[in-house]
Formats: sequence, structure tokens, C-alpha cells
Amino acid sequence: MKKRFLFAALLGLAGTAHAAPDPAPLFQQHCIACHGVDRLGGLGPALLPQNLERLKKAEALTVITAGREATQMQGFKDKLKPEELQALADFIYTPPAVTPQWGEAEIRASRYEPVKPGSLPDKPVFSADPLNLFVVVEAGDHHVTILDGDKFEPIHRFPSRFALHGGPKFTPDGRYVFFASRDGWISKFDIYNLKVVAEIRAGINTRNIAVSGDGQWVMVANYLPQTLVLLKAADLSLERVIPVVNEAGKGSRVSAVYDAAPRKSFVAALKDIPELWELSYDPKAEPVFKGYVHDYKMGEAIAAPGQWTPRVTKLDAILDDFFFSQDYAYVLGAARPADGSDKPAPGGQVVNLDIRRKVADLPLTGLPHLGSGISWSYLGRPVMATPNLKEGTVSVIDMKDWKIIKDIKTAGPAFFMRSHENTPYAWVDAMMSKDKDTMQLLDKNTLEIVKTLRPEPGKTAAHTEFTRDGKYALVSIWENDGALVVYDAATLKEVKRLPMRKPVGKYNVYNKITRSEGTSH
Ligand code: DHE
Repeated sequence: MKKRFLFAALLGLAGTAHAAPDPAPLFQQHCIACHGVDRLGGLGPALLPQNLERLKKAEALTVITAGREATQMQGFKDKLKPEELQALADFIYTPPAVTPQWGEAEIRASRYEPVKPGSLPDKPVFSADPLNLFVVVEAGDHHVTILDGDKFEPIHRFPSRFALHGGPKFTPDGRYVFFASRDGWISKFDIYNLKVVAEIRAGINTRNIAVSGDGQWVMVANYLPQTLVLLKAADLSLERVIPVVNEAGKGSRVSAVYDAAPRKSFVAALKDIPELWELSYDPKAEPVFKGYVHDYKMGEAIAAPGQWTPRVTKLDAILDDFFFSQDYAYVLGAARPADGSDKPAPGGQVVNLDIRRKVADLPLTGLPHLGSGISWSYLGRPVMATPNLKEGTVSVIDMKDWKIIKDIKTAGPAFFMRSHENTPYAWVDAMMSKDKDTMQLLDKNTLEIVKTLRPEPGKTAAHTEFTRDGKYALVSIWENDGALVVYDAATLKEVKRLPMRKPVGKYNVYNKITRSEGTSH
């Protein structure tokens, strides 16, 4: 009996000796200063499972151990034991016991204005054409470069919030640009004065933003919490939080929100419920009688205010990743597997926003990336073309009868596609394939691939954007020691190469504010 007791006691002791370290005090001591109470983020990003979906745990462990280059994240290998480093890595991938809140109070409290609104001059502090600037998002070290689009020389470079995502959005005059980080930070930057003038944290896990065509509003799409957040563009102050919930009380993450300027509305793509929401920002919008509002019961003929009340289009599949016709009457949506898996998508759908229903199916295969689609006129008919994230194909779709005119074989699955009214070619990458270092040119008149460029052999080439006149095309070398390669869009000769830190995207002010059909809006 005694012997058995001793054995059990030894086992217990051995157990204690090898017990995993408690990560909570470790986090408190080493991480909280930058990554915030409840892991909600601060100077550093939020460390919650939803925010870490794009980082493998093994990579997170490497960052905790060795630090992250070009950031303030130091490595802890000299301070912590291997099992403590592992415990911290496990901890940040563990959901918190209580779902974190980010409501009106937290949003309002987060806002700050480094510069008093209206106190800065209304004239650019530089001589370059303010409408031919490029805003370049450098993900390698989380910076933004403002580039002169005539001389191809940087005018200014400043640190951005951690991990910006989605295209920056401009006010209609091109003076201000807004950025969203995956951690929910929205920043307003005064291009004329080269200064961040206001910031606010609108969510914990944010997808993107849209700026209204009248320049008055910024709408934020969130995964966590499941909300749309409306901000005043003037100072980023909170106007309202719109919970995204269907009539049965089921909430949904918001995949993205877009400005449908000709309709004076925002259109939101929902990730978890088969609905499409349109919210008018027109103060004179017709009241909403049917459908439902969060506070109203379905079916009751209640007239809710036309402005900001979601007008709901019911769908037979969950759609996200949208492309809009130039007049915004139609939305082309690709279905994504709701479970986030790699299963093939069941094609795409065309929804008419006026009659609020699906008008056509798009027999697309693979994983079309409609959000990167572009449009032009082919044989006198409006067409749109979409790259595909799973197949080496660009599909060209007739926007009158919604038939696929041609599936053009390319070097490999692509992420982005770009063109310009003044160029005969559409530029498409192959960055999801072994030929990731190629950029192919598709002739918009013959629908044939006519040229393959290889800006830097072995390095990823992606995301083209044109100067305002369409004469030059800027291609990113998507590496930490990357570059912007400037091509003459007619001769296809390289004219300049600027070193950049993983320039994920670049945005020409004029092409964005005029909604060029060759680029994203
Ligand atoms: Fe994006 C735009 C969704 C992963 C870089 N991306 C968008 C938009 C959507 C979207 C809906 C349009 C919003 C806008 O511009 O307002 N992106 C998604 C995804 O669902 C996906 C596949 C998975 C995810 O985790 O979010 C995804 N995106 C990525 C990346 O991995 C990329 C390549 C690198 C990164 O920085 O995250 C990436 N997405 C971009 C860029 C844009 C973008 C550069 C803006 C393109 C433009 O020219 O407008």
C-alpha cells in the first residue's frame, strides 16, 4: 500500500515538473504592452484566433522566438524557455473564454485626431500632379509610399497600421485617402499635407471599407464583431453601428462593403447568410416597407427610414467577392464555400439590384476572383473578365446575356487583373502558380494572350496599375526586398525600377476617383 502511494506521489511530481507553463502570466508580462488587454491589440496586432487565420502556428512561434523584421516585435528566445514560447503560441490560437466586445463605447474611445480638422492648408505641399499620384501599400514593413506618377519618384513614406487590407479609398476630390487594417483600424490621410489626420478602431477583425460617392461617409465591413460601422468621413467619428443579423436572428460576418455611387448606396456581401444588403446614404431615399429591419418584424408593412435601413435581396447561395457593372445595376457575385474550405465554388450569380433578385447563373469553375475583374467593350458589347484563383483561366463574360464568351488559358491561377481605357491590353498575373514571376498581356480585341513579361525571374510579379493617362503600367515585385517596375504600356519596355518592401497594391488617384473600368473601385 505504502509502495503504491509513493509511486503515485512520484508520478504526480513528475507530472508537475513537465506541466506546460501557464501562458496567462507570460502574456501579461511580455506581450500585453503591445498586444493589449484581452489580446485585442494595441501598438501590435490583435492576437485572437480570428485575427491569426492567415498565420500558421509554426510561423507565429518563429515570430515569438526570433521577432519580426522591420517591426518593433522583438524575439524572446533569450528571455523565455522553449516550452514557454510554445505555451504563448498555443495561447494566442486559443479562443478567449468570453467573446471580445467592440461596440459603440470602445469604438468612440479609440478615435483620435493628431491634427485639428480644417487646420491644414487646402493646397498640396508638393508640386507633383495630385491626381496622378500613386498610393503604394508596402506590406513588407507596413508602410505607405506616396509616389509621383509622372516622375516615378517617392514624395513621402509613412508607417501604416499593421496589415492593411483591401484597396485604400479616396474622397471624390482625391484629397483624402482612407485605409483599413485587418485589426480594424481606419486611418484618414490628408494627401495634400502628407499627414494622418484621424484614426479610429471600428472592429476587431475588419475586411475593408467603402467611401460614399458624396465623400460624406466611410462604411466599415467587419468579421468580428458581426457589424457594419458607419463613420463620418470628415473626422472619422462614429455615426452608427449596424448589427448584421437576419430575420431569424442569425448573425453574419461581412465579407466586404462597396460604394455603389450611382445608386447613392453601400452594398454589403455577407459571409454567413444568403443575403445581399444595400444601404442607401441618400437622405431622400424611399422608405423601406417590406423586408426587415433589425428592430422590426418580418412581413409587417412598416415604413422604416430609407436612409441606412438595409434593403435585403434574398439569394439561393452565399455570395461574396463582388464585381459591379459600371452603372451598378448588376452585381456579379462568386460563391465561396461557407466553411472556408478549398472545395470548388458552385459558380457565380448575377443579381439585379433594382428588382432585387438573381437574373442569371454564371457557369464559372474553380474559384473566380470577381473582385479583381475589369470591364471593357468587345465587338461593341460590354464585357467583363475575371481571373481565377484556382485555374489558369481568365473568363470573359458578355454583360448583356451573361454568357461566357471565352475562357482564356493563362500561365496559371491569378489574383489580380488590370487595364486602362487607353491601352489595348489587360495585364494578368500567375501568382498562385509555379509561374508566379510572369505577367501576361491579354489583347482586349482578340481575346488572345499576346505577350509574357518576366519582370524579375523567380520573384512574384503581381498587381498592375496604370498612370492616369494609361501610358505606363506599374507592376509589383511582391517580395520583402521587392520593387515597383514601371513599363511603357505601348512598347512594353521597362523604364524604371523602384525598390519597395513587398508592395502589395498601388492605387492611382485619378483612376480611382473616376472609376476607371480597368481597375478596382
Ligand atoms: Fe484581399 C482586396 C478578399 C486575401 C490583397 N480582398 C480585397 C477585396 C476583398 C478581398 C473582398 C476587395 C475589398 C476592397 O478593396 O475594398 N482577400 C480577400 C479574401 O477573402 C482573401 C482571399 C482571404 C483573406 O484572408 O482575406 C484575401 N488579399 C488577400 C491576400 O492574401 C492578399 C494577396 C495579401 C494581403 O495583403 O492580405 C490580399 N486584397 C488584397 C489587395 C486588395 C484586396 C492588395 C486590393 C486590390 C485592389 O487593387 O483594389
